[in-house]
Amino acid sequence: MAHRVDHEYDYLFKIVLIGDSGVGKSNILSRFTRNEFCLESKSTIGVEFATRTLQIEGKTIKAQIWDTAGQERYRAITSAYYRGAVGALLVYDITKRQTFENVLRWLRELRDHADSNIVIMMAGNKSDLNHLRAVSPDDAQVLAEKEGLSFLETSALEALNIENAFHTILTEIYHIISKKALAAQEAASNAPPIQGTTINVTDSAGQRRGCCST
Ligand SMILES: Nc1nc2c(ncn2[C@@H]2O[C@H](COP(=O)(O)OP(=O)(O)O)[C@@H](O)[C@H]2O)c(=O)[nH]1
Ligand SMILES: [Mg+2]
Repeated sequence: MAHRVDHEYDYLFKIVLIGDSGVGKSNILSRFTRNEFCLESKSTIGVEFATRTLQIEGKTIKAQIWDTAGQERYRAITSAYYRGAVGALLVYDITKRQTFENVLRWLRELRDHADSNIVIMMAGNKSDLNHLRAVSPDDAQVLAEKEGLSFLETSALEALNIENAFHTILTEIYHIISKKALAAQEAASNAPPIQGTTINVTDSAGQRRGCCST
């Protein structure tokens, strides 16, 4: 396979997919990155991550989205999975109450393993199965507000709100990162000039790597 160094983006953001097994994480990922959906569950077959590059407020953002490859069934997600993640899509299944109850467990897991500033979006997936609904949007909204999360109902099957969910997370991350960069710039311009000091405003989230600005 051709090996190409990819510097054609302004920012690289790692986003993790979490939530119980069977809620549709892998299909959300394939819908977003390849516009594909699979009705048969092949939950043990999974990619480590998939990427998609998109434009947010005039910047080229490369989203690197990590999938669990089924480890969540054994509660065996390693801390490496969360390392460097700046966003998380926490998915439950609107037809399975237990997967919604477990959102709190996933939030604890995020608090234990991920960066405290991680942007979290809760997604109630399978909204196409409204006749089987076991979680009301109101219940979910209450939880989201209490926990400070964004919330959307999605359908990987019908490609409903998948774009919106990722777009919302990525925009929020971009706003946080650009505010931080601005604050660092201001601090640098207010500080007395000290010769030979390098002020590094690069964020750990993977701001433009190894490429000069154009
Ligand atoms: N009706 C419906 N089924 C879905 C949707 N998303 C995923 N599924 C199905 O739910 C099952 C589990 O999906 P999968 O992506 O493997 O879930 P994961 O274990 O969280 O990765 C599969 O049979 C999918 O076809 C959806 O939005 N609507
Ligand atoms: Mg999966």
